[in-house]
Amino acid sequence: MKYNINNAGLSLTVGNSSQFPRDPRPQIALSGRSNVGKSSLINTLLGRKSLARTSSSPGKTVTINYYGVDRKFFLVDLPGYGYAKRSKDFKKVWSSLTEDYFLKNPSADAVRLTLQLIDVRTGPTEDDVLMINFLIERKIPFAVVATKADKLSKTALAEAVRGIEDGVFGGSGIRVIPFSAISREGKDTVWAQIDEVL
Ligand SMILES: Nc1nc2c(ncn2[C@@H]2O[C@H](COP(=O)(O)OP(=O)(O)O)[C@@H](O)[C@H]2O)c(=O)[nH]1
Ligand SMILES: [Mg+2]
Repeated sequence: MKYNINNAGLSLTVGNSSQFPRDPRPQIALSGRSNVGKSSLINTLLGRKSLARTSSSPGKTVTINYYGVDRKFFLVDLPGYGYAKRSKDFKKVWSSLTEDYFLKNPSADAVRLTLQLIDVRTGPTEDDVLMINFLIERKIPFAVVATKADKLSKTALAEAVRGIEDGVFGGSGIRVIPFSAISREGKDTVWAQIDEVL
């Protein structure tokens, strides 16, 4: 698919499960805990400074934001998780809006890929593991992006990425893409993953 990333913007904000659009255009969802770098990833992919809002006060987003790219597909910023009280109960940890996005969305078939973000310095949190298990159980295609790669040295980064690949996904062959919104490392690889499903 050919598209112009300079023609991108916030198309729609959904705060309630009844508002999911019926729209056949592909969606790429971004999942991860608050502050992991979802908004920064969107800005980096689209080459914009502040298209998606980044904030240092985490846990505020309780909406799903659809960023349209060239009227051809959407990057979908899901609510951040991980600041609610720790719980094994999916609904208490995640916004039910996130669950509904995957399970009760009239356009669920259009969700081609979920980019699951993990902070490379901390590795997956318990909540990240719950989210990943949800994606696996529901057979939702996903790719793992390890954010804030600029915060580690080259050696430490390689070690951390391998640690996530082996520790969480041991034997499954799932690859982790190191990414930095500052150096833009990983940008092309993430776009390649997206292009593969468009
Ligand atoms: N050093 C560094 N900081 C980042 C990176 N990505 C995001 N941040 C910072 O982390 C904070 C949270 O980022 P944001 O994109 O708002 O996270 P979100 O809550 O997942 O949308 C902000 O202060 C960003 O500037 C990165 O790749 N490297
Ligand atoms: Mg954000």
